[in-house]
Amino acid sequence: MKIEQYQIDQHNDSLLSRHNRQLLFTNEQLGEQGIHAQEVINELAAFQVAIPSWALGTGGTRFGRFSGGGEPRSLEEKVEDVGLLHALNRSSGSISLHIPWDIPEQANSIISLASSLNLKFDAVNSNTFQDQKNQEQSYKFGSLSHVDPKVRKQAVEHNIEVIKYGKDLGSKALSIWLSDGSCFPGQSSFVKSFQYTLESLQEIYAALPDDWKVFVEYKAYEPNFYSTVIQDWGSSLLFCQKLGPKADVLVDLGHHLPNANIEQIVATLMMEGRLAGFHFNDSKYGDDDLTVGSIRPYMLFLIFVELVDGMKRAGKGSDGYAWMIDASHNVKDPLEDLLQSVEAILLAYAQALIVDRKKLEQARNENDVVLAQQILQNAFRTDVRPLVRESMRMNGGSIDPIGLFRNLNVRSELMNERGKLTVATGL
Ligand code: AOS
Ligand code: ZN
Ligand code: ZN
Ligand code: ZN
Repeated sequence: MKIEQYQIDQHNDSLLSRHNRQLLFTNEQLGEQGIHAQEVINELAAFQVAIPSWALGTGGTRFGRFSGGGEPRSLEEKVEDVGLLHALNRSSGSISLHIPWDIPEQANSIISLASSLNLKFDAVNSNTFQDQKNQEQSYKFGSLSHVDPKVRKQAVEHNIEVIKYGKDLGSKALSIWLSDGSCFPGQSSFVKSFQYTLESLQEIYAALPDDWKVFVEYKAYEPNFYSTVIQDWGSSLLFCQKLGPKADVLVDLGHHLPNANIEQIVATLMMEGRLAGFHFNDSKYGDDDLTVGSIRPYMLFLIFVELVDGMKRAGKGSDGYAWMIDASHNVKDPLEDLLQSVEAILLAYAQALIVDRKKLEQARNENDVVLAQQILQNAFRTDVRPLVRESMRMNGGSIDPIGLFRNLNVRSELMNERGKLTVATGL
């Protein structure tokens, strides 16, 4: 299944006059505030969000999994699915692989498939949270933090192998998420766990190519429920600072304790130049991995307000960070879900770009709390959808990705090709 340019253009043509009217209105509205809409559109058009290979199939819970059908059965089909997304929105130009779920048998052929779809390979992810068939040592009681040096060695070697796969594909980063921790008080020593993890990470760090980074992801709990070795951004930052300049902190939105002020965490990490990027998702309770922007869009906006600020301070564009979606669940078509997530990210980014920074600064200096809040909410309450649509159209994508996905019956085409009962490899 491939989406042709003429199909996108035809669909856009049918929506164009309405889109143009709405865009004109938004342009005028922003113009009155001294904002050039086209500049915002250009920033949006440059923003690319990586798609993880494990989000392309229907996720399950520990209570079961309901297959949606037409799911990718191989790495090739996963790349093809991301190709479909990118054809529609032109904002999902890379795929993030997970080893060993996605072992590239032949790097060359997978690279040429990806480049024919204008895709790159984002960070590669290691997996020491499951035991694989024929694996000598078990990760039941940890991996990089394990009390047994043989287990740590195996986990370090796995990560170094993942780097090798990534090198062949042109990736530039290794993402590490550890499930290491303890389920009960007394089970392990916090200090020893930290120190073993640091030693293991140092070995992995030493194997990084010069132009690579390692992203250190934290998570407060799950699957360990008493303690996690890299439990929060502070621990993650500490590891990164000890490792060196190639290590940065990866923020997954679902990995915080309730009510954490994530935007402040982001601001602090950016101030220190240690933000690697994001795993975007949304949640109501924990690491729910729901569609981005589905539960707390205002929080997402406030995070982007800090991101935009931090990027300006650092003199970096959005391509200086690793943006990825990390979501997967039970009830939606995974491709439609990802289109919704990318759109939500771009909407929050657009809203953050139109915040009147000068006025905000002034309001802050005058302690005008009411005005400061109003400035942010004025941006949040502006309908920026025409800008996001225009950025996709400008790049050759669809004004209405989900509408076109449905018009073209993409899912039933995929079911015809791949079957109705498919199980994608992954979580
Ligand atoms: C787990 O909770 C983390 O979010 C990971 O980033 C990711 O979901 C996992 O590594 C899947 O590969
Ligand atoms: Zn994550
Ligand atoms: Zn997670
Ligand atoms: Zn998550």
